[in-house]
Amino acid sequence: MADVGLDTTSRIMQQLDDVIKRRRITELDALYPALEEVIAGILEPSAVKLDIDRSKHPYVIMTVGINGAGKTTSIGKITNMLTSQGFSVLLAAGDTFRAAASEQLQVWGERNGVGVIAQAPGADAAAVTHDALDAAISRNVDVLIIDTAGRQHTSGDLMQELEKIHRVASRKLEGSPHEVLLVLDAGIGQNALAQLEGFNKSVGVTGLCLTKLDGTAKGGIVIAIADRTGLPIRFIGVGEGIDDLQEFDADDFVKALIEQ
Ligand SMILES: Nc1nc2c(ncn2[C@@H]2O[C@H](COP(=O)(O)OP(=O)(O)O)[C@@H](O)[C@H]2O)c(=O)[nH]1
Ligand SMILES: [Mg+2]
Repeated sequence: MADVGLDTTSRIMQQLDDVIKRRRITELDALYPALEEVIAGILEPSAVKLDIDRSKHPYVIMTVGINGAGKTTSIGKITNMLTSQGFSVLLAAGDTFRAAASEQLQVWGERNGVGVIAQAPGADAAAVTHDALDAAISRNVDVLIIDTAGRQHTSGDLMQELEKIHRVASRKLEGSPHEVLLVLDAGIGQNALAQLEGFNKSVGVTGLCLTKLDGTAKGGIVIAIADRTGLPIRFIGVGEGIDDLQEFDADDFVKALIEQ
């Protein structure tokens, strides 16, 4: 019911079966904790928090993902989390495709009291990235977060644009972007895995932000993603507000899922 998918469900059932036999579980009451334990075991390797390396200055986070996944909103929430931890943050409006996209990021910038580097709509996103890195270096900020466009991940031009942004960043600041954060709408279920593959191939995803885990009973995709990719799940989005972001915790997540 949680849309875990066939492969991962089979793995969970098999491991649960082993536990049942090993511990000679006969009571239903003992089964649920065993199930939680099995699922937590799958999630644990992916419960790796984003650790901002202060020796990398600025620490550059590039967000990617399809339109509507929640990139811009998540950037707003992550900025809030980072500034409250004492990091200075600068944002780059790399979604130059629509004017509204840049305006939306500006609103999040104002809400957080941080700067936003933007150019006119239709500008080259890589040029915005270049400007933003210059600004981040000269203003000596701790973290630069780059927003990007998200038209269909199947269209080659988006991937080319993202690759270019990635290239420009690494040329400007060696080793950057330090984090390529793929933002995925958890509500889309198994399709998330296909999206991940596309972005990973182009820009090498290093971490995940899984959004909209509030409105959905399908959080099982999180288990499938952990099982299939082992990628770090940095954050989960649980609403549209600035505080509706959590660092991913395997045990908490399993409890919330099972108790639904
Ligand atoms: N319920 C809920 N809505 C979210 C969450 N994250 C983003 N959204 C909403 O999803 C929509 C698209 O978000 P946006 O950040 O513009 O996506 P982008 O196109 O990837 O930049 C907006 O209406 C957001 O408020 C979340 O965690 N929960
Ligand atoms: Mg956006």
